[in-house]
Amino acid sequence: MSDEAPLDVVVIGAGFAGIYALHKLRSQGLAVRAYETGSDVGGTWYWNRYPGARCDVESLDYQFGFSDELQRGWNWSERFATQAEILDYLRYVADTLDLWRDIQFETRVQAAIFDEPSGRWRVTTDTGDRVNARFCISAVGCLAAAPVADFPGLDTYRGETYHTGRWPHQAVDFTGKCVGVVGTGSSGVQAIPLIAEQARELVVFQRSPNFSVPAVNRPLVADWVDAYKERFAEERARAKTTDFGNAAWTTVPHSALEASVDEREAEYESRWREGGAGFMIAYADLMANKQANDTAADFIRRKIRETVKDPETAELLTPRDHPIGAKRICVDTDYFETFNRDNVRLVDVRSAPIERITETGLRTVAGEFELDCLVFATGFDAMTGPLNAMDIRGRGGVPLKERWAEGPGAYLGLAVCGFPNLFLITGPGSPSVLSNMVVSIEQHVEFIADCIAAMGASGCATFEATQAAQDAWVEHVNHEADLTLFPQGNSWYVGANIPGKPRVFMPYTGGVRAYREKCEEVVAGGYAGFQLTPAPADKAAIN
Ligand code: N01
Repeated sequence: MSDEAPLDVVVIGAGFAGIYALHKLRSQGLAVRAYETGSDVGGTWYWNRYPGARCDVESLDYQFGFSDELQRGWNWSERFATQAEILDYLRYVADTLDLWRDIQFETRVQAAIFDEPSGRWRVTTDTGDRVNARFCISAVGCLAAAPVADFPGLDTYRGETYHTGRWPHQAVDFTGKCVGVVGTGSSGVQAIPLIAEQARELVVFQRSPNFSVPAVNRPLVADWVDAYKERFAEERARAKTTDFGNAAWTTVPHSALEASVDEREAEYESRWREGGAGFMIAYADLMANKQANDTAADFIRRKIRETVKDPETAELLTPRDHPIGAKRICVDTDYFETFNRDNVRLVDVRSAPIERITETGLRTVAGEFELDCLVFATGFDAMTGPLNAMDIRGRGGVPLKERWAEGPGAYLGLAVCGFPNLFLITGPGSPSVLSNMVVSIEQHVEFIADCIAAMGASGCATFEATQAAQDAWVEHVNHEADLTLFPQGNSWYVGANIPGKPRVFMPYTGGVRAYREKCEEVVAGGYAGFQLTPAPADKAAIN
């Protein structure tokens, strides 16, 4: 075990959030080290390398905006980037900004414990590192904990198993195999069409059908990209003033119910043909008014019926248990079409649940399936999972997990009362997963960097959310969520996919613009809602 010199900042994670935090804080003259479990940068894009994995935010929007040099020096090849291309982009960023030397890979942070006498964080890792730092920044991402559901008999299965969120680095070849996929969220919907092309037979085990819109992915035209680069700053500035942080998305600025049936049909049809999740913001009230929402949901239900030839399969694939968008809408390439293939079969495990995994496959209440491979596209313990996987303790040795036993509370989704100088990038209570993550990550990193600079200038030792400000923010987050249809879906947004997880709507639905304005107001008010404690005259570093 090595005891090392004190750091200013420990950053946990080296995805988009971690690498920008490292760059930004290092350029403020701070000693920063990032720890990363994987062997490369990328975060969620490092782990999720299943067939078909690609982003559902347009590439030109899904890149860093803080450096003109970076955006000019990179050429995206497709409208929606593949996982591999995003990883290449992040490596390019790490090269350009010379980040590698301050990232320690294949190192999992196990514990971060606040030492009250010194006011520093003691961080320990699974490789035996023991460091202390004044600030601890979680850049662990929202979708990093990928547990496989505890199916009885899983350990007896003799075939190969995969989780989409922990896909192997070497290519997986399903040729000639009978493959089972459990789960039909965004990951399943992307993977299923490609697995179907390879496998001899594919059995899709569906508990809940999901709404999905076509991606209409396409190669980007060089002239168009060049023109975009020229106006990139403008596009990014505009993205920051929108609800979702996407420059490419537009909304008809009134209720869907104010449009005539023909107008609505034309609007939805044009968005369906254009492709992408921008479908969900066609009208201003699709996530606020159930009747308006039904018009969009009915449009997609009809598309499913028109696409899927077998009426029984089409009906099974048709979502009826949640408003469209209350579970994140999927963006696909030939998902519904895949169920017209002779080698693909849909099995409803809502009406006949999975009983157990057997030595040779999977058994539901209705029957047994022999499978060579099982793919779990069963999702994540979202937002709180990656944080709760570490032993994080604040004042009085109180574990974060314990503080969050009834649900996560964080002021602005950034800081937790009782955990001084700990920052969460895109934590629960911030727009995070309801926005273009890159735009939200940049805003959080810049808020944190400004805050640390301001503390340095004013001689403050600790920075901590007050309980009153945190409670008021959590109440506001809940209030905003209740004005929408989001809480009506049994989604990972509310932790419904993890047995025993408290049902709390975690992301902030108020939008990127409103959230940014609130943060600016907090700063203008001298970091209103935060308690800043002066540095003691003699502050010894611990080792
Ligand atoms: O996970 P999910 P995901 N038995 O939780 C089913 C982002 N993402 O990995 O709905 C049977 O959405 C579960 O069924 P149900 C994106 O934000 C982005 O697909 O709980 N089934 C559901 O069908 C996304 O929303 C991109 O009834 C079980 C599925 O597994 C988020 O990641 C691509 C089960 C899980 O769906 C998560 O997506 C991929 C069980 N015991 C992911 N447990 C893009 O950018 C779970 N299920 C495009």
